[in-house]
Amino acid sequence: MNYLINEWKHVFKLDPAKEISDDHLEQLCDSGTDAIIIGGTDNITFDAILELMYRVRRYAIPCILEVSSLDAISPGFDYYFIPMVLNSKEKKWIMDIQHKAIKEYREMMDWDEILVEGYCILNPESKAYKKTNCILPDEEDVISYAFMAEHIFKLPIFYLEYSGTYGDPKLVEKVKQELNKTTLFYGGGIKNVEQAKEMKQFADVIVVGNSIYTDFNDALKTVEVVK
Ligand code: 1GP
Repeated sequence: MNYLINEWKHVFKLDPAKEISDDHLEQLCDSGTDAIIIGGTDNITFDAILELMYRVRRYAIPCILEVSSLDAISPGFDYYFIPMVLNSKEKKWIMDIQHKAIKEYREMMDWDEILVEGYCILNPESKAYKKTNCILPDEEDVISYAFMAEHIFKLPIFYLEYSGTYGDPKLVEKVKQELNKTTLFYGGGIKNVEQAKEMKQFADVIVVGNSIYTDFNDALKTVEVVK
């Protein structure tokens, strides 16, 4: 098991609101991927998160909760990823939720387990974009967000999020050129090995989510081509 996120190349993101069989879960966890992230936008419940965490815990793989709702934080994960949506129009999604979490949970948390992700959401049709009331940045904006993530906020992760659609590899390449210390995550629309390879040329870590539920066998193959 490798807990050093700056050495990761591939992760699967599971949605606790969706069903996955034991057989598929075993294949994902034994695939050689670096970690399993549990996270989603809608209908996330404490019970569903806990149940999925217990199932993933049978395997020797880091398990991460991407915190999308304060009501659904549960103990027992290796890391907690906290999104900070840099291109949201509302301060709520950039700072206030994190502030509230600190007020409530400061004493309980081990801060070495908590990593803030500077999110830049680029698919206006995605639920995450709509929910967090984003504004669509142009290329210069995105590059400046990446610069801010690394140099102003000193965030461990900058996450280019195209959730549900395949993004622009040229933009991912340009963003990567801005980042030295901050790890670049790319997620969105990766359904096959060609797309995985293309995005992995530039992103440090590729995130494969939805295709687990729609094209399982192809989703599984995205691991070996990037490792
Ligand atoms: C979603 O970035 C992840 O948060 C992965 O995106 O579901 O489109 O693979 P997809």
